[in-house]
Amino acid sequence: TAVKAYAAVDLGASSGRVMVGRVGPDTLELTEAHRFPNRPVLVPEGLRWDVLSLYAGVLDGLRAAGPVDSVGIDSWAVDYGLLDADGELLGNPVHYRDARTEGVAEKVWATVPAAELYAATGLQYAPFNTLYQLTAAAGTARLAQARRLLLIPDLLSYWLTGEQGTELTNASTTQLIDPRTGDWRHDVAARLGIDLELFAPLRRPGDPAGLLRPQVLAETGLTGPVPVTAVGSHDTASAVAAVPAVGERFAYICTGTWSLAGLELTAPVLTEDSRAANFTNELGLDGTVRYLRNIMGLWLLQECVRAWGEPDLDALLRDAAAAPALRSVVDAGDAAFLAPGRMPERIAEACRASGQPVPRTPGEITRCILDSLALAHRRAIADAQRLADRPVDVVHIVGGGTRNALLCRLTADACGLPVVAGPTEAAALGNVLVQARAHGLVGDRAGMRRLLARTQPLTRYEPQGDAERWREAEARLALR
Ligand code: ADP
Ligand code: LRH
Repeated sequence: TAVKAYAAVDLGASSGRVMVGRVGPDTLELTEAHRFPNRPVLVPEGLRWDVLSLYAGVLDGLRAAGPVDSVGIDSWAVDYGLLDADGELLGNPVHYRDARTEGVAEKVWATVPAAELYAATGLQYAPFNTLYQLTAAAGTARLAQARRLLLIPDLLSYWLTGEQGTELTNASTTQLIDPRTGDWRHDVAARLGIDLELFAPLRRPGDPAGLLRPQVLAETGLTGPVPVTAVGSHDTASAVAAVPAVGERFAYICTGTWSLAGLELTAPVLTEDSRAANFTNELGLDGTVRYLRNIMGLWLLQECVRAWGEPDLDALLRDAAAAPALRSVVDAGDAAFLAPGRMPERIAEACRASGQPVPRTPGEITRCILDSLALAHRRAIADAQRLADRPVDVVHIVGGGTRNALLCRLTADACGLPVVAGPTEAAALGNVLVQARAHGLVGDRAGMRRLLARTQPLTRYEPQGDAERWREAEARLALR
């Protein structure tokens, strides 16, 4: 069989890329066609995504990619663009770190109590869930004018093809979907005054999503027809699809701007214990559930690096490796770290407030961040196994954080489990594989994972050191 080429557009919160995956029965090769920064912009109204520059990056990427058999798009979750009656974008999409959702959850819970919301949607509380964003937007001129809401990957797909849809894995992050049925919760939306008619019809990973418009073909130099295929358009859904696990007893951590740590399940866990532990039930491929916790992730480091004027990352990580271990830790699950700005100071303040030594140098602060992330990984993996009653033997780390060997090693030590790190571009690979599967090139999810395990470079870290030290650090935080 001939090898086919698929373009994966993968937009993370810190960068976007267009990757080309070449897939055959025993082949899976990924190359980067184009990478571009994703820089949110603070305007007087708040924090916004520069979605036009992202779209320009997508077009540049498709031009650089050359001939492909199909295109798939994934991005970060929850955010959306609004279209007017003419189908034109109304303003710049609001960033999920924007302050507009502060205090909104309490208002929502006065109408639909938090426990009821969890039982209905399975989604953890996060201030930026689309449901809270739409509640915050109620009464604005822009929402009043809107006739359609498209999640970010669906918006870009619309611009590429002229066709509208709402891809299910990402729709599950709106907090308006029932994870048992994979369908809208009309009752929840109605009680909160959210108009579900704004959403385009649902589509699933693997569904056809239109053809590149003639204008796009002209812009990119591609020869049509070029189909767009729906993938797991939530980047985390695509990344989990590309976890190269060979057995069933695995946990995963998708590390990038966020760390998403948990399990792949066949049914949601909707217990009160699960809600209290702030675990989410997002939808994955083939009706699977991504049972996971959001951890602040490398955002903490990105924001420090920005504050320090972008020093060399390798040198910083060497200093962190040499700094004293587990001297001070912060709660990397704390939403207090969500907003941008003053990150080194905020981390120092959290250490001081919990009576720990205050890290001073960039190396010490970086060590504090990585120790804290490893500790949060440990807690999430332990909690997930307990709450879902599903023990694991191995932790897979995928995403940009796999390039941080110190983080991978600390995570293995903290979890007391072997860590298998890789692939780095997991979301793009999951995106490519779902396109290939839709075109009959690869088998089921297990088959996709076996192909990944055979073809992708992976690094194994065995747990070392004294587990007691991690227990002690955990106790220090006196986590609620
Ligand atoms: P996202 O998709 O959320 O934008 P990525 O998966 O691209 O994030 O991961 C980005 C993160 O990966 C960076 O914040 C950085 O901490 C880490 N990273 C990238 N390159 C390296 C590197 N060479 N060494 C160590 N860490 C790296
Ligand atoms: C990671 C991610 C994560 C969401 C967050 C908004 O990129 O999609 O899964 O919770 O962004």
